[in-house]
Amino acid sequence: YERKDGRPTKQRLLVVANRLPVSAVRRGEDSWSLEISAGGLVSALLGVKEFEAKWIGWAGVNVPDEIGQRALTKALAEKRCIPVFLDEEIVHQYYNGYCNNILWPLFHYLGLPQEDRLATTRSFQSQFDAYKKANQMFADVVNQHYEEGDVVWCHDYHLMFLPKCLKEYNSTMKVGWFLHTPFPSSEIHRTLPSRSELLRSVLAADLVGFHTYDYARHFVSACTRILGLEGTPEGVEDQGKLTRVAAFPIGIDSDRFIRALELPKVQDHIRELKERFAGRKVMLGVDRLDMIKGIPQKILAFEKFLEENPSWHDKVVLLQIAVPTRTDVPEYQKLTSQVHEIVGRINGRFGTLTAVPIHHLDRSLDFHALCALYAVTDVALVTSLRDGMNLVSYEFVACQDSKKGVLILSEFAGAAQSLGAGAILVNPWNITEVASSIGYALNMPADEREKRHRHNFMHVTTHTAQDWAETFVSELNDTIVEAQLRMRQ
Ligand code: ADQ
Repeated sequence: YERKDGRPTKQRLLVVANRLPVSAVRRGEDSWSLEISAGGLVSALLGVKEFEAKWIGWAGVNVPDEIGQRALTKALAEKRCIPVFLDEEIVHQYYNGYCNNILWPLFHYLGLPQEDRLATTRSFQSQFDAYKKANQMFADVVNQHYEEGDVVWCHDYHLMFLPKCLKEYNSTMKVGWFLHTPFPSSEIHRTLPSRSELLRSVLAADLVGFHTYDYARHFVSACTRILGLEGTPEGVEDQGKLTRVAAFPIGIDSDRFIRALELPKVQDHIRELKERFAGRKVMLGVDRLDMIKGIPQKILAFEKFLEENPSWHDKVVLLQIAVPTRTDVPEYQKLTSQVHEIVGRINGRFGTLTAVPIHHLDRSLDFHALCALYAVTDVALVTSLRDGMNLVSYEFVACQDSKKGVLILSEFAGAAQSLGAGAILVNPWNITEVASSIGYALNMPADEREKRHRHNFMHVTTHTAQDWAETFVSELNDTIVEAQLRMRQ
């Protein structure tokens, strides 16, 4: 059976991302236990029946010996995963260094590392070399597993060098690249020493995707201003070769959340939470503990709200769930202490012998507990300083169909473009504005909550992760057909 356009029903899709969607734990010399992590991308691709997806990426563990590597490769094959083995030094330079210390902050408008510029410049070059080397290692593995007709979908800022490496292997390979973070203004991007090389590598792809139209526009501007290329409504043109650039806003598997709310286990959690916080409105923050998420700013805004509204002191609680990430990086350690210090101060200031205004947890919650928390929340606070999209805001909306709670959302999250009409949009840097939005949200009449929720719920349930993946891949196929037609003309 073939589709109308002549393609087979199941197209092979090689999804290449820095991390495989598994956690691998070594149990013996040649045995591993694996657990699939049901992140957004995994459920997006599982939901798409048209592709047969395979994953290529780093398993997140150092496996120096051949026996271990062989055993892990075999175990991963059962999960449709193919490992790229990176040694500790490469991980340090490429992942901790170039990806997390340089590209991540820069793409979120936090700039390049400031301290000791000379040292940074020196280590910058070795980190960039390691970045290119790591990308080449990913390309080698893709090339070994590639079959004619496969679509190769590269993900995120870790793999900006990959499209170029892949096309050097095989210029007819169908290559797409998608960025999960913002792409910053070209004025920010141009400070990056390797700005041109990275842009040119990405342009080797056939299709380049971003969450929002603004990010796509910033990318095209960077290509025109830095590389002197021509920007067109379709993308970027370089000597007759067009790289298509477009926005593909991601979504979530909303049904998975909605269905989970019916489970007895989740219902039990909901009951417990309602009892625990009876008589108080619940405000919720769920974030990875990262500077881009604006957690200190959020907590300070909550403090200001309490300061200005004594009548709410024993009637509201903020639950902040912050899963630690990149714990070996000093900036992240500093952020953790800073958040603990602020939370302690506010609880000391406004707490009583029986209740505190902020419950802060430094950990991840399992899926069912998270759904229950979303469901009992009156006001969700998403105050990212910058965020590619922000899926927490989507997940909250999906779980709110009975409560119709309010979403306070940063205007600097990609989600502001899609949920802006239903949410209260705020500038997270303006603590006074966020504090007054908290008051507005807590006092919002039911009919306004209903109207706002309806808008967002409609969006979240009709723009799913599956639609996102399907649209990207079919656009990639179309782009290639169009390019072939252009060549023939
Ligand atoms: P993240 O920065 O990780 O993703 P986000 O989109 O909010 O941000 O996704 C986080 C995911 O982790 C959500 O599914 C959430 O449920 C889960 N999570 C976060 N904290 C948790 C906790 N304490 N316990 C349990 N689960 C938790 C990057 C970009 C985003 C972009 C996504 C997808 O930074 O902007 O939306 O990729 O493209």
